[in-house]
Amino acid sequence: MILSKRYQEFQDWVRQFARKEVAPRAKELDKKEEFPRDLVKRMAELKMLGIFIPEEYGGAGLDTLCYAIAVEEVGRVCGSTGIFLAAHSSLGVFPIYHAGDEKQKSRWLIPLVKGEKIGSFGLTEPNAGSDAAATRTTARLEGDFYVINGIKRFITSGSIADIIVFTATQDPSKGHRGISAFVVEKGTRGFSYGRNEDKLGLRGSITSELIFEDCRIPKENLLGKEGEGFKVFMDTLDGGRISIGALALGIGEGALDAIINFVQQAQESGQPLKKNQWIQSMVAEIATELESARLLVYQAAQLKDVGIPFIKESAMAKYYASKVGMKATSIALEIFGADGLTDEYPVERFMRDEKLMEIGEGTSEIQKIVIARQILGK
Ligand code: COS
Repeated sequence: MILSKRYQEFQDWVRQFARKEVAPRAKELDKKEEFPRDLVKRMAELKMLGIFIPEEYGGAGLDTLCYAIAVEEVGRVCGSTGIFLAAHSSLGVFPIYHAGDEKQKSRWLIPLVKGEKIGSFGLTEPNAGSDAAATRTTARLEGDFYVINGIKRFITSGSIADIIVFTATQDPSKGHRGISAFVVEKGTRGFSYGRNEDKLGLRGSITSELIFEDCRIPKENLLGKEGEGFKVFMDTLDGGRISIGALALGIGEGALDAIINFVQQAQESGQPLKKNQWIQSMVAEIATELESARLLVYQAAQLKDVGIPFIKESAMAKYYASKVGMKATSIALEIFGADGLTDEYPVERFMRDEKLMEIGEGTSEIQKIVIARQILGK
């Protein structure tokens, strides 16, 4: 896709940052399951933690397309750093920008955008994953406080987050209309972190349990209105899926970059591997499908930027980019052969990281439900 000069310049800039500063850390972050605090600080300095947030709140004042390009380029070299950027921005920052009042924005949004605080999003529970309306975490109003009880699972950046937006129900019999959105801050009594997951991929990103035991949060921590939390979270996920699509695309492109490098140099029967017709066919297929995924991701971003509904398009972007990204990483492993299974090359990491793109922020099956409902009605 041809980007206008403004976006091309942004893409060049963020690509330079990713290649120079993120790529050299990627293998080590994965190996040591190390969260990249130094890179978070650096991204904050570069105003990358609030790319689409207006300057008045400390953001870069750019748009969703720039944000998608940034996640794509970071993901192209390091999935773990990419998922931090996506989760912090789309899931930590966005719901406060979208549903918070001015007081809440100055209290939470500005420090998140400046990188002084880390944000996170608590929706999933042990028994409420794809069926997000099945939330069992409860909120009971007692005077000026909500008393929260429940457990959240698989929360990106959970145990390192300072500000967490989460859902709880005030009346399970009301289904999604009983759910409200709240904010809890690190250190609140009754709020603690459970275990960090030992994951297949994105191992430099933290995924944790959040535990609420008679946790009292002030009434002012309600985000939006009572009973409207499900909608806040669905709107958040609609945008989040653009960034996961971008990340899935970036990881797939990372695999294609590795293939191109490898087949230029590797030899087969005295010939460069790139002369092999099967290799050529695979490279052509992957490159075409990744380009199509890029069109879907950028289209969803542009629709969001101009205020046109994009629910279907963001679900399509995530569904398709993670599917072709997974194909690209699998073919990369086939082309590399036994070399690809070792940590000498990044392709096994890309494949492990990409698998999570088909699951997080709504599985591929959920994306198909979202797309079908937009086309056929519920
Ligand atoms: N965007 C905005 N609003 C949405 C929406 C979307 N994508 N999907 C549903 N809504 C709204 C509906 O418009 C409806 O609002 P009203 O009550 O005003 O009519 C409300 O939410 C309930 O919609 P619905 O009845 O369709 O919800 P369901 O319980 O059937 O669930 C799915 C819908 C399955 C799509 C939802 O539960 C979902 O997205 N699940 C996946 C959750 C997920 O991605 N988890 C990943 C972990 S979080 S990182």
